[in-house]
Amino acid sequence: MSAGIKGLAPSEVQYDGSALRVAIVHARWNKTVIDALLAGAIAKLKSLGVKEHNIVVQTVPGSFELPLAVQKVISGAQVQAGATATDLLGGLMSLSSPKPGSRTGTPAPGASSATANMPSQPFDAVIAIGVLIKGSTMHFEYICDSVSHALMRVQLDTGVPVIFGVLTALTEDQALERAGLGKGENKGHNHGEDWGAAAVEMASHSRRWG
Ligand code: DLZ
Repeated sequence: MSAGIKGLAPSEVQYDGSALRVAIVHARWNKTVIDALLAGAIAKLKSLGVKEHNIVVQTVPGSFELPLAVQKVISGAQVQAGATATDLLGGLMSLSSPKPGSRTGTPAPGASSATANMPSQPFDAVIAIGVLIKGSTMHFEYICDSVSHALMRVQLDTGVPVIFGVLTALTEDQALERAGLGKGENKGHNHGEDWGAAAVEMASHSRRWG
């Protein structure tokens, strides 16, 4: 089979993520695929020098919730790894006093969690990860359309790069292949790695652009 012409050309510049702070906001729908994408993104961020303690992970229920959560994270909402969207929004109302017993959850593999009372520091980039798989209704089309437009709007409105880590797959197999979990001989490519690289590159540009 021919390799084809599609795909991302490697950058000629080696970007250094060692001074960057990156948030990952991910949905929990279709978790098997999400987990692989998340691991791929984190591994790439770390391989480009981003320090573990500068990678902060926030979860939300589904992809539809991603734009608001990304916007809140950029605007300095308190982030707790593994917290629910409710925790995030609740945290906004009481930044320095997290709800007693609020769930801090388990940090994603290799990522550190933000502690409850840590002062919020700006993020240089945010990766929004979701996996949408087409069902039998129009639900998929509406969510894909609104989420992609809203994430674009957040990055243009805030000036903070938002990496579009949302798979819009017509089948489960398409989603699996794009997370490196393909069932055939070719497991596919984990797009989470590309998103990690895009975050470091765009964050570096953004720092220079001011
Ligand atoms: C409801 C729903 C459906 C059917 N499918 C997906 C999906 O494939 N991927 C995803 O991330 N989320 C899905 N959701 C949930 C919505 O994104 C959202 O969480 C709910 O509609 C609540 O707003």
